[in-house]
Amino acid sequence: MKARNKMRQLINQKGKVIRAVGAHNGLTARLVERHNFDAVWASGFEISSSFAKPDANILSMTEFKNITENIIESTTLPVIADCDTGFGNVNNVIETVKKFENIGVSGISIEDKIFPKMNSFVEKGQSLISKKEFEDKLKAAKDTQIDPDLIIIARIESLIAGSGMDDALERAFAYYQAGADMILIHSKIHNPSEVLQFRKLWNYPTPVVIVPTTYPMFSVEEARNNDFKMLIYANPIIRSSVKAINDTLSKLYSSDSLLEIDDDLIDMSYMFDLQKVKEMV
Ligand code: SPV
Ligand code: MG
Repeated sequence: MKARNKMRQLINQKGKVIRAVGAHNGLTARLVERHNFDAVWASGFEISSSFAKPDANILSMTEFKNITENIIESTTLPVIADCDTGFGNVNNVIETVKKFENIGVSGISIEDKIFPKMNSFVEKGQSLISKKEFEDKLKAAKDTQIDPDLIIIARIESLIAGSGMDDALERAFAYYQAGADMILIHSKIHNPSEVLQFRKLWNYPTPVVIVPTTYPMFSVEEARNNDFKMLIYANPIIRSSVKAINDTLSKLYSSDSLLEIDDDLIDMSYMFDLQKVKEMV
């Protein structure tokens, strides 16, 4: 089954909570699939971090697209592209949807912050564009897509920018009317109360996505019971990698030989398997 059909099927499956994990290249996307998750989130934060850059539109749309292409060719899972604000205004959104649909993404997420954006957990730089301007971006995205199975996720940053719950709900309604396939409500507080409140007040059919980075205690069971459709585990891969790399490098530096870190390393045979060396002629 095509990844895009799979994504639609997962969304339509009653009681299913889709678990997506952030990846930043083909290798990490392949690992997400090996561990049986439902989808890959081509994370702006992970990809930017892997280039040692801030998650603030420092990398270009083309750089994100090229990485996302490598992610897609490395997994059969549906890939959701984190397209930030759509890399500019409505014209950039149109170009973004054309290009990312063409490389085979199953979903495109765009958020209602100003371009250039700043990662949601950084205090500064959290300004929103107007509701009307973002509605126009969503309408343009929906008009541009060719495959009806491609999903457009409207990400609301009202709670991140301090604009409040009423603003979040008003925007959600406007984005639903503009044709968004899913609503992502983002929150940066250290418990799930905001997203739970939003979910209770959201009475329209558009399914809701959350990113529980700052409220990691939020379980799949709670997501199911509260009718959230998708959990995005946005950055555990890059953060666990950095931790492992730091541990390895500091141990190696104070060691006399590679032997002292040997047990910490994955076997070369595992790496060859990940690279699919066996499939070579
Ligand atoms: C990302 O992974 O790039 C995200 C999630 O958009 S967050 O870092 O929470 O903004
Ligand atoms: Mg992002």
